[in-house]
Amino acid sequence: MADAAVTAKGIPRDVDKPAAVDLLRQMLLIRNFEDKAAEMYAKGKIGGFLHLYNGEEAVAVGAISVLRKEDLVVTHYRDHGHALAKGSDPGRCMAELFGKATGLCKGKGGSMHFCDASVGILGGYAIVAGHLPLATGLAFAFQYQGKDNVVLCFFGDGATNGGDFHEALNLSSLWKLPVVFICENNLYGMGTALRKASALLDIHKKAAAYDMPGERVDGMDVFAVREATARAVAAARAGEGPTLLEALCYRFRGHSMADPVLYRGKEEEHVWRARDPITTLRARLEAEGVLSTEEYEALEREVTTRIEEAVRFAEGSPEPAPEELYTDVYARP
Ligand SMILES: Cc1ncc(C[n+]2csc(CCOP(=O)(O)OP(=O)(O)O)c2C)c(N)n1
Repeated sequence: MADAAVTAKGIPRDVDKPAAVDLLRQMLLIRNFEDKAAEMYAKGKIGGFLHLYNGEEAVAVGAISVLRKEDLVVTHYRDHGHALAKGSDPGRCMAELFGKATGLCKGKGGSMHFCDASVGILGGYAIVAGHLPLATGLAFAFQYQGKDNVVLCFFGDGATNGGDFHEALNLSSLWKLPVVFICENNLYGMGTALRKASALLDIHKKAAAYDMPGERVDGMDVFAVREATARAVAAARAGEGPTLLEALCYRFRGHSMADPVLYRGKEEEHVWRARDPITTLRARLEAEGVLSTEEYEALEREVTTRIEEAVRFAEGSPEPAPEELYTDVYARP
């Protein structure tokens, strides 16, 4: 982040105090949601796969904080954080994990397929890199309709070796589409280290092949992500085309709940945990006098209560009716 954009207190000039605290609130909400989901999975209340977002909260929250309501987000299967940051209701998110009729997708999508058109989350997708062409198509629709809205597309480092990644970047650059590609580089694709899967480790440099700007940003710093995304979004709105952002981050848990994490060392985890995006933002706000310890504790209580309510809502909700099996399978054109 350029020094000129930072106040003496270390909080960017365009972020006022309530907005800074709100970024922390959202990150705490996501962390709490994920921890509670892990607990519910262990109790057998959630079935199927569960990919958690712990450690990566600054990416979703920082990037989505610069969007308008009408802008769209398309993401991969690690999607709870993006949905919550875009404004999905935690209760409906939890109900989706529980497979209940009140869930975002009436309980039919589960963890990997959150979709909430009411807030502009047009899907979590399970096929690695498969959603990048969808984001490109949605950006084309905005351009075709003459709207100045943008699409943010999130994916992992593993996706950047898939053919869909290259096709989407090529076409969106050629047609100057309003899409921002955000790679959450957490150094691993499932259990495979990036260095074993990608010839180029500097993922943002893959943008050069398609003549688009590419930038690496500290994905553990919510302000850094926010600032870089704001620039990319402004360029996209102005008709200048796409950007590839690479947010360097780390997932604190395994790839999914089924992963015993045997492929990486504890020392590496300790180094990244010391950079926890929530504790570092809290420390930063406290040091700047923006947040007191009491205020932080109140924030934690508020978020915990909200997640407890979300679980109560999910538990108390009905199962989908058997006849629902055939609804929403096909859409009318
Ligand atoms: C086309 C395709 N190939 C393989 C898989 C199996 N798979 C699921 S997740 C994953 C790893 C992807 O890693 P990355 O894109 O870095 O995302 P992360 O899980 O690190 O967030 C793989 C290989 C898949 N879902 N789709």
